[in-house]
Amino acid sequence: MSVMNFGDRSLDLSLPHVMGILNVTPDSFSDGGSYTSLDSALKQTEKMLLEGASFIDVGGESTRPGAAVVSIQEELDRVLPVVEAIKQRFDVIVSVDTSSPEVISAAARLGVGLINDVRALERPGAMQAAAESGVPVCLMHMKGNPETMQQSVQYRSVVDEVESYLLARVAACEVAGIGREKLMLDPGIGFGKSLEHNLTLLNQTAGFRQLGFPVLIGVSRKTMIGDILNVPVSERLFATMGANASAFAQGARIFRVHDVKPHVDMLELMYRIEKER
Ligand code: 7PJ
Repeated sequence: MSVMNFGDRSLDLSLPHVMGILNVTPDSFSDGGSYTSLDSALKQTEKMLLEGASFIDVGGESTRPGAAVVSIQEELDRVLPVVEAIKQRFDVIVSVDTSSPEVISAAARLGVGLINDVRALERPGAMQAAAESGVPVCLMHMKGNPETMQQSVQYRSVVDEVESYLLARVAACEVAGIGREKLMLDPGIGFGKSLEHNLTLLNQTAGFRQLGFPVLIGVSRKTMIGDILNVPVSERLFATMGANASAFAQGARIFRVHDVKPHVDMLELMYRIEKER
């Protein structure tokens, strides 16, 4: 059993876990603006919980390619009321998808169980805020920034670069006082990567897992699927599940998705079959 603590909850990470996406951005690409009001955010949270999500990932900054930059105040205003309302009503691990030290500190005070940072605590002050909060962190790899990251991406070896970047961030976390037991890693599918880079990273998930940290994968409805199948965001569920099934078979255990129920069912079967080995 490999247990990881997330504040007042702990999870057995030998089992698969689903992280349900709750966007509170007006411009999020796949469910843009649907959950901006508190009431619909809570309804969506309850639905994802009943469907078996272990985490609810609340994000107030759209990081899709080309997205507009959000002010700190705007992000605080979007995220904190939702986090607070979820914590009051539901017994679930709330994760907050943020890079801002102000949001990290305030969300920690509200009892979030995970900081999910697509910038791996690189923003000035973020590392210190996370260390002081004591909250576990998901470190994700991104090349460039959301405004420019898809313009032209080149790697000598994408796998080596992603792995050494994340290990360097792990080392920086340890120096700041965030122990290894508080970290999970994510290769950052779609963040400054071509289709080939994304496929290579997904193909090499088993090696990535060998770094010794829990692996989170976020591939739900992403552009790489559209690139392969030429289908709109609304028709990417089956392919998302294929990518996540492959990642599970290679040792990933946390899956950040829009569609909770299909993944909970798929992962339950994958797990039960794997356990028989
Ligand atoms: C990811 C994320 C991801 C983690 C987003 C989208 C873009 N956090 N936040 N991993 N993606 N950890 O959902 O398409 O892949 S926002």
